Amino acid sequence: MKVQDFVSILGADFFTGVPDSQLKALCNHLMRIYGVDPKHHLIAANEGNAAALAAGYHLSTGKIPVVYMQNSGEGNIINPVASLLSPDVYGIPMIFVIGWRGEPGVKDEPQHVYQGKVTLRLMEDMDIPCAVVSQDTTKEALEETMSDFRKVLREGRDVAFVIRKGALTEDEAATYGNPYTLLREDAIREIADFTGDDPIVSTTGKASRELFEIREARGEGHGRDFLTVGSMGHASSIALGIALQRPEARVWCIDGDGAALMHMGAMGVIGATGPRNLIHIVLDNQAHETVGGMPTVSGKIRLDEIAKACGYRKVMQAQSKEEIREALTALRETEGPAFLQVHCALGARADLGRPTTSPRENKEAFMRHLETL
Ligand SMILES: Cc1ncc(C[n+]2csc(CCOP(=O)(O)OP(=O)(O)O)c2C)c(N)n1
Repeated sequence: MKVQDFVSILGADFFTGVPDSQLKALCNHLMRIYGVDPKHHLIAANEGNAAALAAGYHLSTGKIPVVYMQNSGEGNIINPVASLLSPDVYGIPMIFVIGWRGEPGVKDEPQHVYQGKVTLRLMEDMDIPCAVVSQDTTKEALEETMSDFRKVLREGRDVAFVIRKGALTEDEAATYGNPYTLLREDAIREIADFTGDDPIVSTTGKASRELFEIREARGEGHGRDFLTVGSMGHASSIALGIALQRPEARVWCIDGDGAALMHMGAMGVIGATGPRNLIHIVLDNQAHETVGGMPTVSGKIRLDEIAKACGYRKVMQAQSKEEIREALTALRETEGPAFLQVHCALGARADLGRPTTSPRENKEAFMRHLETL
């Protein structure tokens, strides 16, 4: 179905969410017609925030907002759904649009398999009526579902459309950019040159895939790296947990701006806890590049100042390979927690692969590696 038809059948004028590659047609469409516009379309830090933002929209307009997300975002909405939106609490209606990664029977990456299996079940558990949209769903069928859903929404309940792979199509792709030129993969290569045997916790998305391929190309094995393939936004907390138990090891976190923003409270806990052996690097391309390049707010705020205010002892910035080398030389010598913001361009290699080892193998190799330090 054309994304324009889908959006017009929803009949909403406020959209918020976190981008998803399977919802690329929807995200690109919203960016084309609204851009980021406080009245009509905001990209939220996480899906729970999006649900709360949409609740505020409903409270002030009485209208029905749309919240879009990858199914991995279901975890982040459970709390606001259960304790804010539920008809047993405030009864705030909204339409969820959920990209269905890991649908049973469709091959997908390990981090999507379990989430894919429980996607409909979670909505059922939350008493949210759900309709699955497939490639062959017609406009007429969707209109009919939407008219049933309107009755549910009038009762102050939520509804959801779960979107199968390829179900929404777009005529025109959107393009995204920023002023920077350093490729994320080149930045990671510089970091991997520097970190020796130190453990690295890397973030969800292409950054971890690039780190995996760099190690593979160098024949270095994968034991040094914990690739946080799911659980977006939590890499820095995993790194903190390791750093605190292994004060003799220098622990690196390679984060993304979207991920760092998603659970930014983690930076406060890192700063306040003050592990001297933790270096937190944010590869900041001002975008959710992995899922299509839709913007984050990092271009409009100062992540470096936030890190300083949170209590990181040393905060630096870089936007070239030389600056990364200088910064890492300095940071290695200073007491942590340290923070490095690396300004990167958008884009990645078209032939970038996926980890060929399983997350369980990764965990075991990583734990074995930690024991050798
Ligand atoms: C909770 C959750 N929401 C959404 C996603 C989908 N997702 C995977 S990677 C990614 C973008 C990450 O952006 P950023 O951290 O800035 O890294 P970049 O892709 O730009 O390198 C998103 C939204 C996810 N994995 N988990």
